[in-house]
Amino acid sequence: MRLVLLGAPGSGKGTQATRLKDHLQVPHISTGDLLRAEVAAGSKLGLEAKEIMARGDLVSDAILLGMIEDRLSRGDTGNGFILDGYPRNLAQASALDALLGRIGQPIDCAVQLDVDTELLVERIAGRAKAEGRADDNPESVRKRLSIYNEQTAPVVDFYRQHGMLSVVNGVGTLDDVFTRILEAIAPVREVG
Ligand code: B4P
Repeated sequence: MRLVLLGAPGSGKGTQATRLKDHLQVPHISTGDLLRAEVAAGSKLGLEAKEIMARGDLVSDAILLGMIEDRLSRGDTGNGFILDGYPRNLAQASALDALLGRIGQPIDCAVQLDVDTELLVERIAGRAKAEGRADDNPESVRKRLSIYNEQTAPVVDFYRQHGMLSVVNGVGTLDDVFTRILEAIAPVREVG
């Protein structure tokens, strides 16, 4: 199963992807986690990405495509993967489409987690207190939400137009949301 998880910051992508990877037995590829690992390692890429992420802006498409290409070449994605946080704009969606076409591993299904903005802000404020992530401050959160609406919402339409999109209500307990995602992807799993 090759799955793309879409949703605004705080919609629960990372949270649900962690559960899905165990259930589906495929790797969870989070571009946010990959970037944070580069920042923590103090690599050249990490140094470049650090300020951009803290501001809530998107890191360059070229860097992200390189990261994804590299991650998909590790040899553990034969049974599929869960992409979390990528693609985040139309240029990334087209680049991903071309890359996966080239390696013969097209996306099976895209799931959008749907959550009201007010609740997103509340959840991220909760995480800010618990984890102190550099980009969970109010100013960056506003920026991330507006980038989502301007640049990532068209990606949702991209997958809708390709007949691959399922919209899932992301409000409720972690178990509720997880069950809804499994229901949404069940028809695709049966075909695969
Ligand atoms: P990400 O790491 O993707 O951060 P995110 O959008 O905030 O989502 P995340 O997965 O962490 O949070 P979740 O919704 O699970 O990106 C961070 C930054 O990296 C970006 O701003 C950008 O700078 C850069 N970046 C990443 N990918 C990029 C790309 N493709 N191109 C360019 N730049 C890129 O959870 C949020 C909170 O909600 C958690 O505290 C969780 O516990 C809580 N929660 C989840 N589900 C809940 C539920 N059902 N009920 C209550 N709380 C819930």
